[in-house]
Amino acid sequence: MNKQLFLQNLADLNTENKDVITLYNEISSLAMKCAGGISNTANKRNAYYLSMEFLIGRSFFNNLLELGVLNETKSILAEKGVDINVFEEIEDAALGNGGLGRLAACFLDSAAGLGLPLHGYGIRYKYGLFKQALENGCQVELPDDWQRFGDPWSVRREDEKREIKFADYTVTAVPYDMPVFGKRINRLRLFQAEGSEQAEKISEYLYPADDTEEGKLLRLRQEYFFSAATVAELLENYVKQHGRNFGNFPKLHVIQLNDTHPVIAIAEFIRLLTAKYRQPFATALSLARQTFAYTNHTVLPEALECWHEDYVKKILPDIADIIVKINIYAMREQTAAGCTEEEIAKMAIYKDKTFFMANLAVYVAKSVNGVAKLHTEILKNSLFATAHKIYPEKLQNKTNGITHRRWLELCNGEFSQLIDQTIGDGWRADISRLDGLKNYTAETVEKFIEVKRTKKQQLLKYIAEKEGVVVPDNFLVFAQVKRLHEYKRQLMTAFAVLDIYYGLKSGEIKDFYPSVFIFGAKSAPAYKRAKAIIKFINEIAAKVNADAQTNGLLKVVFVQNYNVSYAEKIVTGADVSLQVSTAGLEASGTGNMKFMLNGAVTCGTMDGANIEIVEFAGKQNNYIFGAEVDEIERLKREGYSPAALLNTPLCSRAVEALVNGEFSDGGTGGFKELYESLINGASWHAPDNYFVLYDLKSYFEALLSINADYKQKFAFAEKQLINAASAAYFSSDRTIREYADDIWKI
Ligand code: 26Q
Repeated sequence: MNKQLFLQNLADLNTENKDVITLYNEISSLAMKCAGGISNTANKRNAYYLSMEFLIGRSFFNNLLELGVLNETKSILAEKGVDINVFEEIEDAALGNGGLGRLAACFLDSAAGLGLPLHGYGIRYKYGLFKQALENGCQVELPDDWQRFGDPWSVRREDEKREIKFADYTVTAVPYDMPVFGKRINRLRLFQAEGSEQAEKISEYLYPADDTEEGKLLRLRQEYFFSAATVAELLENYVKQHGRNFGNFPKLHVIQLNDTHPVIAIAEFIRLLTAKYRQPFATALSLARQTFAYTNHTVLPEALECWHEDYVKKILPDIADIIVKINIYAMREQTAAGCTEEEIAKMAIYKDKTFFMANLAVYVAKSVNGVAKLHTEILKNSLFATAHKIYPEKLQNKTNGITHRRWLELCNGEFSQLIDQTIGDGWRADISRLDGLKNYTAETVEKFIEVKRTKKQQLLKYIAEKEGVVVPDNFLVFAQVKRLHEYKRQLMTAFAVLDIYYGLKSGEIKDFYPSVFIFGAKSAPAYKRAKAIIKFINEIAAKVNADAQTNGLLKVVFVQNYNVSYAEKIVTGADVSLQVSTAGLEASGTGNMKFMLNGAVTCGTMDGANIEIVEFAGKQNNYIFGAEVDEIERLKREGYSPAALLNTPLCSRAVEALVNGEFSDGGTGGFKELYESLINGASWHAPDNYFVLYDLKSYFEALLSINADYKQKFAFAEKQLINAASAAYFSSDRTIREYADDIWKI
């Protein structure tokens, strides 16, 4: 970065009579001009991260921070009478929907910060994840037209566009490059589909509805579109420099597949090597097996991608042939290794006219990783158990992490300064030094209490403005923010809150410390149950907040349009992080780490990275409850029926509230359907298949014990501070070093 040039130009910039969007574009473009180009990495080993999602959030503040000019920019603008916070009006680029996409963004940040050559490849969606509004307590989806602010951080690379062919039509993939700033400047390359109206559809929406054939084909086209554009580019560049001796390709490239969505890249890689570059199939397959690595992010059966062959044959016939052929090689190899028919069937890449993308990834990838210790164990023992037996060297763990630059330095300047004062600022460059904070003094704790209060005030002020719910800033703040899904059990929190409310009203709960429960979540547009849960929480919120008898003690707020920028506020202002998934189902969680880093205690189950969080911060400093994986497994094996639980006051009061007329689902039948799913199950699942009622009592008790403990302000703040001081391990700098050392060898 030419800092001098940037600051001089900024000082000379005429800001008068310019609107926020114009200023945003001018300052961003200036930073781009002064930042310098993408770091050169030709002839060195590089890693490529293929992902359907990059949830980067707002770039402006983060990029100025990474470029080391955020504070000066703030002062220079202030002198001109411009408050830098006006740029908060510029919204996020939400090119992702949840954990997997945000992880990709954190990884890019860390790699650049560590000076490692890692490049992101994905899709430049015209519309990102929908904007959520609540109407009458129900989710309404609005298009996210993020480009209306301009896109000053991207450079269109017309000269590097290429054609991507489907059986029925051809589209042009035009790259847009976004620099990722750090010790070096890496590249995030997002492809836009152009050429015709049909073509443009491919990069129009993130996760288009796939309940029709047309929708399914569109999703397949999206996956192939960016995977094929990436692979073609890497091979073409290689051939330009090294000719057609591909032996060195795997030495110079490693391609990390972010879940199954880009796994089709493997088949395209083989297709190009065989059809275009005239390599034998076996050679091409062998090169693929040295080049690709795969990360699994979920064990939920419905999220494991498989494609009926008809779809693939229809638009990508050559790819279908190649996957069939890979399957033959796999079966041959597995037979030679002595596998039984049953074992081979479990690892099938092609069976019953269906392509199993996770099995394709596991067979070809040289490395397969889970994203937290428990999750990797589940991959080894259940999901990929057979493959693990045959290919024991493939499976490994890489516990997720978050970038402490966005998730502490940027979103919590107050706490960052306190840390500087306490242990010096070395932690900013080397996060492992955060450990030093464990030697805190009473004075540090007092100062931390002040910081927490400030951040809480900021959060509650923002919520009052945005959501119209006023919460006094002495309240204890619980937060559950994440995608809405049954397995994440927002419904269980809703039930627990209702039980607290009833307990307060009846006088059964005494000496309750005033508390607020903050929810934030988007539901997939077609996910009816998740939408019913949103409505249910909002019904509870309306009732509880309006009850003068209790609303000095209990409030509930469901924030609209939860996204990266909202998260930056919530994780800093919260006291308690709710991470209550059914044990075994949350692969890792990364929100849990953001809260921890900002000094919130975790109230959670022994699931995903929660387990490692309490390993580092101490069980005594967190609130763990509920059934563990073994118990859930046993219940599933032996058969679990919630019938008996329904007679307990906690469960019956909460569950009955779904159907006794106390709350209205607006005539959709959604509450009755939720009720049925708990009591009787459905054609596709057993009653209460996420064990909401099973864990409700211990959850309720955990919440009350937190409430009681919070009255000891100092002791509680100590727990919070210890959590923050123990969070270094959960920096994505650590995760990326592990990927770089163990998988990428960069
Ligand atoms: C699958 C089939 C068809 C259409 C869509 C999908 C699909 C889309 C998105 C399947 C999965 C996803 C996203 C998964 C995800 O975000 N997983 C989260 O990944 C985080 C990063 O590793 C973990 O921390 C979370 O625990 C995990 O839920």
